[in-house]
Amino acid sequence: MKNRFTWWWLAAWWIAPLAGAAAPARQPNILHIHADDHRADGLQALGNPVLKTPNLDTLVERGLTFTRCYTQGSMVGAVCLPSRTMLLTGRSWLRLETPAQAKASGYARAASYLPKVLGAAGYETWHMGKSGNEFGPAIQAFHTNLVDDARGIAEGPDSRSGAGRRLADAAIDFLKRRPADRPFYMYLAPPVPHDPRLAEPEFSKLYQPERIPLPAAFLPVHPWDNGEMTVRDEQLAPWPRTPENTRRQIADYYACISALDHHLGRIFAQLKAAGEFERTIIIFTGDNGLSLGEHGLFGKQNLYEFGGMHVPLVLVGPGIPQGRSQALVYLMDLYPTFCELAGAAIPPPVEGKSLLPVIQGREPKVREALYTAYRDCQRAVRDDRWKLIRYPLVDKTQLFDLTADPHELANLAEQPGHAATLARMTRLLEQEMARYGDTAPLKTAQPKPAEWKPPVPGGKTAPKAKTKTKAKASQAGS
Ligand SMILES: [Ca+2]
Repeated sequence: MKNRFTWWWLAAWWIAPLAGAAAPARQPNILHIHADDHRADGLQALGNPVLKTPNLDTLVERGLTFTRCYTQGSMVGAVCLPSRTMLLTGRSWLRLETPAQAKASGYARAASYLPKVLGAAGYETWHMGKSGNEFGPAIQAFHTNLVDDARGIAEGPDSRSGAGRRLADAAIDFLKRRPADRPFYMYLAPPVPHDPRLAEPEFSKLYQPERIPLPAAFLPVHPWDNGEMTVRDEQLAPWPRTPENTRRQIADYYACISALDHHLGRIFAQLKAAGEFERTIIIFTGDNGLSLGEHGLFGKQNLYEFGGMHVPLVLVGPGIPQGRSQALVYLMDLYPTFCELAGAAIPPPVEGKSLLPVIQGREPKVREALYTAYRDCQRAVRDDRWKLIRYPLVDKTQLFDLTADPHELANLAEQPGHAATLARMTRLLEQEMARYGDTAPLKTAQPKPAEWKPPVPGGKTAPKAKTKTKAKASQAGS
């Protein structure tokens, strides 16, 4: 475990505002940028030389990057939904309430929703993002809740092309008008770079598809049925996947990221103009990852490292050291981290772990292993070196040595000499599942055939038309 920190404490007032402690003399502002489907490698400064992200790169250069941050799991194709709910409630994916359950309980847990807790600690809470795929009761707990997405505002061929600009305009307006006597928690949730990927033309011009490198793990088709082969996101590319289509989609994705980066730069400039930049902790992250041709996949309904659950996480601001951490962390760890930054007590239902011990250099990690899950068809666990992915429905297992094979190209599960590691990682997976109350079986009495053939357009195996309700949820994006 390496944590290379260059310590620069800007103010003694900030040190160690532990849970339950009195609020610091001056609480920092918290600007929390939560992008939609933003991959963990979606910044130039995080090892992607093709991408142009000058503003986000400054965060990496000044702040602390967690290179192993994940959303924990999803019971639906819209991975976004449980991800954002875990973030705002601090609870594991298997212990979340639906809005209907929250209402039926008389909103018994409402006092523990993140905006409520930060509001009670003296923060002005402000949110802007897309409608849907959020946990409504927690979103409604913000002092200000603005909606902006492709369906909300008619503009051009698809209003997502201007989403970053509108978001920045509203955020800048808030920064100019906000109450000056208290800190703010701003939860910015742009609906990009989620598809449809329509950036403003000046950003699309930055990327020529023929110059985009293919992913290291590019495959025309996933080698077996992972349980979610024709979900909405997987239908965004033809089968078999082609290098040309893959490069085109990556170019469009990058253009949306550069557009977002540009508009975030405008917000950072306003923070500086208002004299608040040095008082503000900026967090950049996203709700879930995305495959873009790796392993024959295009969605976030998988557990590969360059896939569905791995997200970027960068923190910068007063009291945050510069460097990189390889600690295994969940997005829901941000909840208690924000509480401690704000000097607020962490409510009992919260299962995330504060990252402050890592940020302050007191501990190198907050957990030994990290588990991820998708519906009943995929389970995974990783430690500092090894990664196990289990597909119970088709009785398939993958074992990867992430140190030697970060792109998960060589499956060692059935290779000689790895039986002990396979057994150890299987036990580890069982332990982590038990920790979070995950009772899904890792073995099936009668597994389905693993072989999978791409659907023939218009043929018997073509994806079935969705029901109206499912289609609506699907189109809402995730
Ligand atoms: Ca998403």
